[in-house]
Amino acid sequence: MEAQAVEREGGMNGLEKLVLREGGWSAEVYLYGGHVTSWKSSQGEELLFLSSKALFEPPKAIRGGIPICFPQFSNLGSQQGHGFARNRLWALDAHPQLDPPPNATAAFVDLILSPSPSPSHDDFKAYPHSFEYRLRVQLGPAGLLTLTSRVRNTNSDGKPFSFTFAYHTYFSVSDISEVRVEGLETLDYLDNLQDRSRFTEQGDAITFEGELDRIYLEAPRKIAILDHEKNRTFLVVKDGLPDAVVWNPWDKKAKAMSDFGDEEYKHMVCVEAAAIEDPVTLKPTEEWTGRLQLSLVPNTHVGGSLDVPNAL
Ligand code: TA6
Repeated sequence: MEAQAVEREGGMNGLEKLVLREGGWSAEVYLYGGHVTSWKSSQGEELLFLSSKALFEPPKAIRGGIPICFPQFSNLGSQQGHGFARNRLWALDAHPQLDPPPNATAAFVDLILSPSPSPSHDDFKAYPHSFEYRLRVQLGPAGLLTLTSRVRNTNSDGKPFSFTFAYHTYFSVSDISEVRVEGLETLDYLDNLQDRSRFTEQGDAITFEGELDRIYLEAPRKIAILDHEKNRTFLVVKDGLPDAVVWNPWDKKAKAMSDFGDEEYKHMVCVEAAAIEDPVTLKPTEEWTGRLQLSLVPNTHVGGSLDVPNAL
């Protein structure tokens, strides 16, 4: 029997997931966290990093894939690190108020995160606002993976609210020391390893020789992640998300994370489309859209640099 474009299945630890299939590609998204945990090529190769020690146990966020950081991107401050959206159960959205994808060849699922109704709930205490957060995950032709977040202010008290946001994407790479991130050169960045002090990127690409944790500001729409050994490039295209976070924990921080293998830092890099420096502010009834598109581009290395057709 032909596999359906979207199937609901039992996932890890009894958590439910949706499996999207299109043109031999597949993607998986858990209702827990609205969390994409897998994006596989038509050759069955996993393109997202998922830690072998990921817990799949609420309230811990799943380590890997594409965690959603909302309503805050930060491990500082009162709210739960990186917000609560990734630690909550989302629901299928029966009324997405969004047209189906234009091309019929796309598998997609619409999810919704409703805030806690009761003021006594911890989330409400941390973020006392009424909102609708709708997420569409779509797998299109040639494996194009699109995440579209729409957040609407539904406060009845006339109050605006602000939030910061990131798609905290973990890419699977063959060897972090052979990875280049292109498109962020000459930008200013906030260095999370130096109290978010501001610097300017001097290199002609970002390469990795140790822990790196930076928020690049006003980043271009397209960012390329080159995996030299696999001779392939991930292309990140972002809309409504002005910033980009680049992170590798390296060895010391890897050992300090219980849900992350000591050596796993060698095989992952986070490049995160985000809105951090200037929080998004919505008046009642206003809606924000933040879109992430991931694709895999065969690349031709010309003398070590990258010539990615139509990428950057
Ligand atoms: O995106 C980089 C970062 O903010 C790092 O500072 C590190 O904390 C990482 O996120 C993981 O955070 P998490 O809360 O998922 O352990």
